This record gives sequence, C-alpha cells and structure tokens, in this order.
Amino acid sequence: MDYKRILTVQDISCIGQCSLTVALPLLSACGIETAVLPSAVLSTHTGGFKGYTFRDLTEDMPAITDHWEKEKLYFDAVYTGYLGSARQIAYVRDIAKRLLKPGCPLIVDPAMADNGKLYPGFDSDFVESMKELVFDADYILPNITEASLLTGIEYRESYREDYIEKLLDALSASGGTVILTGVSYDPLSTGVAVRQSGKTDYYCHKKISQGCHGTGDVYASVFAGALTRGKSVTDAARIAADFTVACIENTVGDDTHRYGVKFEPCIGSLISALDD
Ligand code: PXL
Repeated sequence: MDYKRILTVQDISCIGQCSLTVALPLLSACGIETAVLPSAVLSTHTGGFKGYTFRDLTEDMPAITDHWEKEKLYFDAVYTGYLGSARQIAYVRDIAKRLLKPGCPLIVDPAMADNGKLYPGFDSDFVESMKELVFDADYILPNITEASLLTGIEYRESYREDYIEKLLDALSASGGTVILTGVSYDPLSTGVAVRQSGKTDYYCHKKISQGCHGTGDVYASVFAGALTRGKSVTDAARIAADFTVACIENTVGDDTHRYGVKFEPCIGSLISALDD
C-alpha cells in the first residue's frame, strides 16, 4: 500500500496545544507517517503567556537536512507552520527543494499574525522572507491578517466579496492554491474561501463567538493531512473546517482552558470524516 510520509516544520510550544503538539497527533490521525523538524522550542506559545522561553533551532537545520538527504529520506508533502526566524525560512525553502519527491506539494501556513497584528517577536523582515516561502508554495493557508501582510493590501475587519477576491487574486498570482480562512460576511457565520485554477469556492460554517488559540494550526494540520491522504482540496478544506468547529465547541465554556482547543476527544470524528 502507498504509505505517505509528510514532513512538518513548526515550533514545539511545550504547553499550549498549538503547532507541533497539534500537528503531530492530527497528521497521525489522518493515517500518514509524520516526520517533524522543530523550528524552535518554547515553554508555551506567545499568545497570552508572559516570560516564555524561546530556543531558536535555525542552526540545527542544515545538518539535519544533509543527514536526511544522505539517507535518501524524501517526503510526499512538506507542511510548514510557525517558523522561528527570517533566516530559517531560507533553510526551509532549501529543504522543500531538496527533499520533496518530484511533483509533491509544499503546503505553507504563514503563521505569523492574527486579528490585524503580527505575533510577538516577528517584524517586517520576517514578513518579507515569508513572502518568498509563499511564492514557492503549492498551497497556502493564510488568515485575513496574514493575507493582508503578504499582499500589502489594507487589513479590514469587515468587508464584502470584492475585498476577498482582491486578496485571492494577489495571493494566487504565483500559481499556488489559496485557502483563506476566517472569511466572514455576517455575524453568525464564517468560512473558508478556496481559490484554485482561477475559481473561488466558499465553504460557510457556524461562527462561534469566542475565538480560541491554536485553531489555525488545527485547521492547517487537518487540511494538510486530508490532502496528503488523497482528498480533493475542497473536501480537505471542508473536513478541516468541520473538525475545527467541533474542537471549538468542545472547548467553549471551560474557563480553565483558555490557551488552546481541547481537540483530543474529537479525533474519532476526524477519522470517520476521512473514511467517508
Ligand atoms: O498558533 C500559532 C502559534 C504557533 N506557535 C507559537 C505561537 C503561535 C501563536 O501565537 O505563539 C509559538
């Protein structure tokens, strides 16, 4: 049987239910062998915690890449999330060029901003480097804040379809498929706009008023896993959206759990959705 191997590059936030502690279990649940390249190790994520530790692993990347290449360890997909430094992005581009099997996709979640603001520690140099990675990508999964930073188009909190189409036009100019998350045209619903081969599809779902940390990572991990498993882009986008909503519903109302989503009890429903 064709057994797919994906490489995911993102940080380990030791506590926080985001990045690798989300990607690894969810990609495994998608039935895919998951290799990891940690971009940095933090004691917690940077959203809402103070005094977190941060160890940048940029320097380890070239030797790890050389070793894998020497061992002929290649990947059926490379999926990147939160990266530790602008300089690291150049190494990640190199990894995709050297270690992706021919014709296999680079999936980039340009995890760097939300709600109109860059995450702590990121600056315009980081955004410029991220533009280059996005240019190389076959699939990109920005939210609206990231889309605005990547394209130079003003950030808007409320908008109509023409604004979203403008973002999608600019983001797809390099030829990749765009999955734009958090696209909401009314207060009760939100959704995902997918631009592929010049056509836009919109998958609308329930909006839960309380935003939760790490949902972008949950979404991107399930999308990458479902796509690598062979689902179409629109099916992967829908399965990831339904799963993310289920995780948020499983978390809201628990005031003791503010730093991430309680996704673990929902994994069974993900496995069923992938079998349909
Ligand atoms: O969820 C994105 C993310 C990943 N990793 C770290 C973060 C964040 C968002 O704040 O701080 C370390």
